Amino acid sequence: MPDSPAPSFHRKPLTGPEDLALFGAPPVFDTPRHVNRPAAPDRAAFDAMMDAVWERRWFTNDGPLVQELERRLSAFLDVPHCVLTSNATAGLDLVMQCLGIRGEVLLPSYTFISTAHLLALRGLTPVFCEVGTDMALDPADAAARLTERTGAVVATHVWGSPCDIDGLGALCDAAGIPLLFDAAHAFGARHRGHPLGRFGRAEVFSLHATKAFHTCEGGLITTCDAALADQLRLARNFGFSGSDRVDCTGVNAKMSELHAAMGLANLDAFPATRAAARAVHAAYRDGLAGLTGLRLKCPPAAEDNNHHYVVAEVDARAFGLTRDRLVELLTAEGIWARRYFFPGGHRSPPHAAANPGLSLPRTEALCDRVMLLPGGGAADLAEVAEICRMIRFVAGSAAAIHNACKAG
Ligand code: T4K
Repeated sequence: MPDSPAPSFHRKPLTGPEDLALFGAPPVFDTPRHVNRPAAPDRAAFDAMMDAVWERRWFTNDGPLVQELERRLSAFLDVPHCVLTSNATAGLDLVMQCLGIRGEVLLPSYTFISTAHLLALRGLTPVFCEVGTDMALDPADAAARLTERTGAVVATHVWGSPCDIDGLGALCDAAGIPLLFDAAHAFGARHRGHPLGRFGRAEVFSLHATKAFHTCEGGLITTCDAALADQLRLARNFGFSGSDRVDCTGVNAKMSELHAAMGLANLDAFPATRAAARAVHAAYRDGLAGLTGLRLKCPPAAEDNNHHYVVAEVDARAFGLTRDRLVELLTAEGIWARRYFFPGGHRSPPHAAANPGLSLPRTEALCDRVMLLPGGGAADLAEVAEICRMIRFVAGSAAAIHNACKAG
């Protein structure tokens, strides 16, 4: 089982605003409780792999642990080709290069900013699209923004659930353009009973420390296209096909043996980590049930989700406080809730300038309402219960808190 910290919090009385840390009371947690505390695998297994690395003196450049992790991930995700990279951003960039994508690329505005950045840096034009009710790229909105200049679609499997793979697939097939998936959040999630990894032309997972399965830093490109996989392997290593033969332009996007060892140790623990994350999500669902104005995102098909993210939407009018005020109150208590993906790609300064007047109301509503709570397999159930108690108290005292904030 993944480790979990001994519960350590102050179960303070909650009677009025004066009991809240924002108004000077001691916080519930002395040290921050983060969203997605990383899983930490069995240290002895990791150390044994490190001993072998030291013995071999082979630290990077397609080493045996990287090759073993690629083989094991292919089996785990049931996809023919796995290419590990230094991170997902570099991985998606390699895919763009190897597929020769040009022109405009459709993407959801409601996603991590890395995709818009890499498109812009590559001289491509990010075209920001709306979300559907699942918080993921809406195929109908994407269709409306598709032109003869569109070179690809990059859709995100946001918050550990598959996006509309079939709808987007139909759109891209009809247009004759590649469909790529940003699967950064979605390791271990499934579509129609099959693990994500084999859909579209390629999928790119982030293996950053905060992800459901991680290598501290890292990325994973999965594809059923053997020729693309070969090109990606060249391009992640400066284009070298031999010790002094360069076949194509490339960069350094390689994964080291140390990162691969972390991945191998974490992969063994992944089923337990996912089960623990599911229990954490269920505890939030029970603990926050029936609250007016705060809705927990629950995957429609629980089996298909990795349960890594605890995502809540706050309707300020019904809840009595804004999402930002709730985040502020929780942070003061040591509960570091986060408002991903604020303010949305199309409203982020570097990209807003290129999209003056672009209005994406559904995306903007999400950016103003969504917050993440500390979740994932490394969260502690007793602490989750305490976090829920705090949120319920805040909800029940919203008017008094609102007045106390105005007075202060
Ligand atoms: N696409 C999507 C949809 C993504 O979400 C991401 C990355 C990407 C693409 C790109 O993947 P990579 O190129 O990174 O592989 C973090 C991560 O840096 C980023 O990888 C991730 N998404 C993004 C959603 O979150 P920040 O700026 O929010 O990170 P930070 O440092 O605030 O960490 C998040 C939380 O985790 C905090 O509450 C602190 C806690 N934490 C963090 C680290 C690193 C820990 O408890 N331990 C740790 O070791 O971007």
